[in-house]
Amino acid sequence: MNRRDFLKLSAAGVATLIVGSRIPGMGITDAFAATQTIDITITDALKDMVTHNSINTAQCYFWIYKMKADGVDLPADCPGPTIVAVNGDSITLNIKNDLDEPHSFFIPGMFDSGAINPGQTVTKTLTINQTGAFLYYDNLNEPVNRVMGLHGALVVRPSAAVLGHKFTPYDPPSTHVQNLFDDFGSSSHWPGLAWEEGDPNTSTPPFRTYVWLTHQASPALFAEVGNLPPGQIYNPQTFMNAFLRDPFSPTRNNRIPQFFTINGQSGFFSHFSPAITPMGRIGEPVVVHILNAGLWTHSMHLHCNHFFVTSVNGVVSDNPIWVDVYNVHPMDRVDYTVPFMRSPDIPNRRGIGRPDEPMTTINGHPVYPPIEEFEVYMPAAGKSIAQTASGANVDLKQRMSPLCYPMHDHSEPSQTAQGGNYNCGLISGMYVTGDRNMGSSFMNFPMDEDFAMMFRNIRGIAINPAQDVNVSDLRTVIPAPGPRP
Ligand SMILES: [Cu+2]
Repeated sequence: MNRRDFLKLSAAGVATLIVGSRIPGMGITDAFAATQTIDITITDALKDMVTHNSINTAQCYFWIYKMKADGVDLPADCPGPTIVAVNGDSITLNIKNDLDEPHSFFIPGMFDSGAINPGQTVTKTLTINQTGAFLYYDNLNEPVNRVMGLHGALVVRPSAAVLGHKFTPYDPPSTHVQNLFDDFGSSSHWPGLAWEEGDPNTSTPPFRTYVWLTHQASPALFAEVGNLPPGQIYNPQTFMNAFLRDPFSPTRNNRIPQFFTINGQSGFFSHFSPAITPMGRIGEPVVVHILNAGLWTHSMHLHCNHFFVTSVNGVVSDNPIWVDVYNVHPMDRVDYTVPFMRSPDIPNRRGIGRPDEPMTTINGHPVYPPIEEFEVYMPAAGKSIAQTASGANVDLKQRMSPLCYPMHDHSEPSQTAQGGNYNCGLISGMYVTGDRNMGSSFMNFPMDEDFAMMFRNIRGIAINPAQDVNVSDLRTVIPAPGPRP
């Protein structure tokens, strides 16, 4: 690398930056606020990509947007912080280019810094004029600068709901999307909370919103770009050919992506990130904004719930289809509204989404919640033990239920990177922590410690401090396997 003092990152997780102060939190305790300025530095970083296995450890070189909110440093990562704002907000951006070729900060239809030369700073006001979710990115030398890491998410909420109606993520919503959000929390088939409603008894924030910003990282190709002499521009066609069409290599001696990421994380670490995997009780709908900053098509498939596709590329759906998988092409912006209904495979005499006429088990209680499965483990207790770096034993048993339902990519090459490696693949999930009909305790299904850890992270709650496990400890839990056959 020709740059000597780049940042060293260790996948801390994407920070949330809230413009102004009118928004309740997104359920994340470590959000930052900016009321006057956002200082953005375009710079580079070397990031430790996280996986379980030592054989997969890799550092990847990125170009990143590093930000300060009213002078306070935000944790740096690729992608940049998720900026959350209300429609009509405006804020001053000071954008400095610390790299040695021109770069930009661009939001289609909303903001264009123009080319910022090396060492130059551009100051401009960002005025937010549309609702929904957007990519901010560097649109120069497309797609090289964006794919090298210069991208992030902007989420804009309406400043008010339509008169006489509940909030949706959009202004204006379509008739049917408005109907759906009006029905949440008030119709017999969507009992529970409206999207805009929180519930302190279940530790549930209002406006439950998640961002799945997808990307793909190629340490070999990104290093090549970083190693160019100052002033030289990497040819975009060469970049795309290497990224998309280098031949497969069992020794990974090629330039296709080795990591398929959501918000900069993959595998275990995207699955167990409280900012990525929605956790809630039945009847607490969430909105997931999916943005694809990379060059691969993803096809995000969710278990447990079908979801409503409520917006595609800025167009609010006239007829929000109800599906379990949907394509997300490069640069696509797709919103999944996940109702957090009971899993459709739960037997009910009146069918999916109908008022309950539950069936009973042979023990005579309703099939839901699945009480018997709460105490069944796979593998059985004591059958799979791993050790932490300090030598403590960790039992890897996992409850049959409640389980974290997976979200994985039906575009097969990218759920497992480089031919079979799930830990570098694109996965998330949804986790049901209880049932709204089961009393007021904030969580009434039993919970394994890894999920308890997520709850602690997202809501600042210690479930069982003795059992709380730190993500960085878990990194060393699973020993590297032997050589592959
Ligand atoms: Cu599946």
